[in-house]
Amino acid sequence: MAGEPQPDCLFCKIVSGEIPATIVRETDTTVAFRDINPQAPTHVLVIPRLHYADAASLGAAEPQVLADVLCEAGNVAADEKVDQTGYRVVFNTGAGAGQTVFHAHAHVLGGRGLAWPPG
Ligand code: D5M
Repeated sequence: MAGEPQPDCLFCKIVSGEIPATIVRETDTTVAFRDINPQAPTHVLVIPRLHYADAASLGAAEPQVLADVLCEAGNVAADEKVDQTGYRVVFNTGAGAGQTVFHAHAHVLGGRGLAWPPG
């Protein structure tokens, strides 16, 4: 069924606790944890507990949960004190855009200058 945990999904395993992660925030609908390969001093991933492959499919099925993910991205930025200096929220969508884990996730990046356009 849509949204249910997938046995081969890395981020579903982080949600269930089967794989450890450095969790910084949790809500009923989301988990936020530090990226294992940080690209900035602050690099946190915010994921829905529900399994959807990307942000668009999450938003189509569960718009409130996508809103929760975005709200938590802002809360992470405030916790990390990058909200004053500026930060970026990114949903890589599709392999061509660099998505490697097909469980929707927002990258929250900050703590250094962030160039535009991104690579
Ligand atoms: O982003 C997927 C991100 O997931 C990438 O930046 C590495 C991160 N990652 C992969 N495995 C882990 C674990 N185990 N803990 C924390 N972070 C992890 P994408 O946009 O799909 O390329």
